[in-house]
Amino acid sequence: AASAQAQQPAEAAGKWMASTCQGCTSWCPVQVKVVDGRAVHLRGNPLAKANHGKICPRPHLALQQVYDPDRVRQPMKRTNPEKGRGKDPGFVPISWDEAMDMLADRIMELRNDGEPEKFALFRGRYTYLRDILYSAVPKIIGSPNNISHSAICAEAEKFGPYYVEGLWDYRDYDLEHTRYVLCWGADPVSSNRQVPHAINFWGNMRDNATVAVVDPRLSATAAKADEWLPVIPGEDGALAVAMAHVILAEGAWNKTFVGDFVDGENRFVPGQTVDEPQPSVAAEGAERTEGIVAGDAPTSRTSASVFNEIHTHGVVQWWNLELKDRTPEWAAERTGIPAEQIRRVALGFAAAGSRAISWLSPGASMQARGGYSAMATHALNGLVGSIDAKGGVVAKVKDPTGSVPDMAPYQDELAASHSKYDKIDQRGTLAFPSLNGGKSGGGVVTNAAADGMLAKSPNEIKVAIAYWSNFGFSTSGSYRWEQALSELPFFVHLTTNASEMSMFADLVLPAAHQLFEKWGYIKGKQNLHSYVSLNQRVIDPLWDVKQDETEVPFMLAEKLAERGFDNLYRYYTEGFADPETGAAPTNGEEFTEYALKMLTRGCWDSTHEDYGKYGDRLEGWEDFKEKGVWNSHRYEYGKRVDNFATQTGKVEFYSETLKTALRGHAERHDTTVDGVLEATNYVGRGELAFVPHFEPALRHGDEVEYPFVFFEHRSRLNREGRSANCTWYQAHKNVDPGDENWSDVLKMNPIDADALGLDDGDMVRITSTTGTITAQLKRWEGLRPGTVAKCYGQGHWAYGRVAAANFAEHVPLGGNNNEILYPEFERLSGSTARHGGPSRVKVERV
Ligand code: MGD
Ligand code: MGD
Ligand code: MO
Repeated sequence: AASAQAQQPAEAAGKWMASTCQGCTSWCPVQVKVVDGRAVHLRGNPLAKANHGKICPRPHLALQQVYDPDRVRQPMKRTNPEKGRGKDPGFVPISWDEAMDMLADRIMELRNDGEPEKFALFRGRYTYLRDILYSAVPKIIGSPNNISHSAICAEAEKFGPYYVEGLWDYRDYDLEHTRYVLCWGADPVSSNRQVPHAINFWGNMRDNATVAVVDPRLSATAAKADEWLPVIPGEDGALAVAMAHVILAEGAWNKTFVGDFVDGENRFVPGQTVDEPQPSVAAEGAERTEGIVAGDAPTSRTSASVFNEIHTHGVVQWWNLELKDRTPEWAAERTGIPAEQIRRVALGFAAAGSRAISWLSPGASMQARGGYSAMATHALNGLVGSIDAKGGVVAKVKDPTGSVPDMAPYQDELAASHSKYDKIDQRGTLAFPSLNGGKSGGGVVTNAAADGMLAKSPNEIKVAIAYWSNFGFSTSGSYRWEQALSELPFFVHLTTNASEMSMFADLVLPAAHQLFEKWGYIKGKQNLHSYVSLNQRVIDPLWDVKQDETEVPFMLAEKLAERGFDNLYRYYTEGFADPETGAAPTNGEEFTEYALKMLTRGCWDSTHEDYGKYGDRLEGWEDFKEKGVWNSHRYEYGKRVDNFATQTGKVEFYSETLKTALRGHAERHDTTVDGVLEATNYVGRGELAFVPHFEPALRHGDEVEYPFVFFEHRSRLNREGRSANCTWYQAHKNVDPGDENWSDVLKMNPIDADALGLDDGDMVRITSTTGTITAQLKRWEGLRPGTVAKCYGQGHWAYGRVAAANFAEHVPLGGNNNEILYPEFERLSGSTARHGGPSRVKVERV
């Protein structure tokens, strides 16, 4: 009743207008209540089948972002040529026209000197209009260097499902029908990628399903779970293979999905290998094994011990190579989880049959050796047959959006050749296979770009633009970005706030806020529905802001054309047109609208070939804007079975797909797969490379000098790294278990705190091999002795007056975890390993 009352003033007047919240990667369709041109309230878009009208707390915080008095209000130019943390940039306001002239001059200089590869574009969060800026600008100028934030986000997570079921993507989960949810570092009621849907369904799930949470921290989800498994950070792989061991040894796997021994006798006996009458693919060195078809044993196999594998590939090899010795007792020692709990959870999970979810998050994969943990945790879904099944783990549904026109015709010779140079992020080098999609160097290595810039390898970067990103804050070992940005001759930051990266900029350009002031569209999935949701300009923009992905590049194109290089301008004006009138854009706003209409046409234009094919039939562009969301049909289970995008088409426990990828990378560098494993810090050798296997946690810092394993988590209120200047964030920080309002706490088990004589509220210095930060101590039982944890999000020394303790003097509020996190990588995917406890720390009273 109280909340209904609170809503009344907003209900009384104004209009609900649709947009999209990009505070996290749930990317929820929302509605904004606009009263007299002011955004005053938010709710879920009731037409959206994914979040079905629900939201989490974070869209509300966006109000404080858009009306933040510390926003950048007009373009700013640096006057102090000296760059560095703590150095006053001496920003002075200039016009957009002057700013774009400066940028265009710098780009022309690179082109005239024949070195356009020295330009870089850094991207953080984005809408799907991104390619207009992120791809077209570097490609048409002639640079290979468009570097996204994906590898500081969650690429190691995608690595698991890709090398098990051929899916380089996040999964969707059938929460409505599931009977068991096993979360690996996932905290779905407060984070991950379907937060409002999970919050809304979790109550029912508590009735219908068992929830087990593997997390070194008592997360919000763990606090409500049936089982909490407080794993020692970085030891998830050991736990996952032990669960797989139990499921096989106890005969609990899904026989209709995986198959069985011909005579039905279980030969998965702990400590013993199973005879492999089937030809060992590895021994033959075969590239493909499509000859092995569902339930179709080769004729030479008459032995009763033959395992007739159905929809999976290599279960016997997995057992023989890895699982046979991975008993719960073995895992208990490594993981800190009692053997009987491992057994109970594994068997409970398997008993749910295909209605079971093994939910992998960055927590259990963005670890130095997390590639194989990602595979192991996801492979559990294969053992119980829950991949592509009712109550299990599913994928997105196709949508009718398009892509930007081909840029090649607009690349001159210089651009065509130089845009193929090696990238600054080291992808594809021996130590950074970054095997996105099976290809050596197929994915980004975001955090290595700083090292590349510092080493000027493979080339120097002289001019860079970063938009909607803050790598000076958001990357492990963030001091390397501070150095790299200090040495960068010309840097442009396109941002709402003067954040850490802005402090190194020559130009700070004010960006429209994604939820209220900007046009765009996003694609997402929750609740078995995929969707296309519009970002709309629902209020008049505050200040002199421009839209990062469309208006700014259009202005740049005009400026380059004035200087005799009109390729980008021609690409934008010839390649993009209003699909309804055919009109070419004459300014940035028209360009924005036409591009958006073009790319989303299949959602709303009945003449489009894909109209209505995959879901909603919206009645024209105005209807789409009004409704704000296009919903797909509901996911249909079982269509991908035997047609997975792996080499065998099966769920691969023995990953032929990874084998090919690793061999490809090894050949490129004249080495062996073992050579690749060595260069990427993995300890497994031989055929272990091709199966999900245990790898010990990797940590930096001597155990005696740095006695605690440091790990971290995100906040329910984090809008990625962008919440800290909101007072509502600070005032409600204690929604995260163990945290305190208006503070940044280091959580420590009372046993350890007693040993160190530390009390609640003591200021402590946390030191790793890479840096020192300070925080307030919080005694808390929600983590095991020997570990300490802190939420990510505080520690801003820039951004604004709420985020920083002293914005003018660059004094941080609390500490940024990234200053003490060693810049470690999960190299097979190119990811930054923020999890798994990569840094040991010491804790001292200040
Ligand atoms: P943010 O830190 O959210 O993004 O890291 P980044 O991609 O760097 O910063 C975005 C910046 O864009 C803001 O600082 C501000 O300068 C600007 N900005 C804010 N709002 C807008 C807007 O509406 N438009 C535009 N144009 N600019 C805006 C995110 C990355 O961080 C991700 S995805 C993950 S998953 C990681 N999370 C994480 C963590 O959990 N722990 C640690 N230690 N590090 C992490 N880093 C990663
Ligand atoms: P993380 O926050 O990186 O990923 O998806 P999440 O699933 O939220 O995972 C951290 C969890 O892993 C924490 O609960 C932490 O305690 C645990 N953890 C730490 N170390 C270990 C370990 O060694 N083993 C295990 N098992 N767990 C460990 C990330 C996703 O979330 C992304 S990429 C983005 S960009 C979105 N950001 C975002 C946000 O900023 N705020 C909120 N509220 N939700 C978000 N959702 C999205
Ligand atoms: Mo992310």
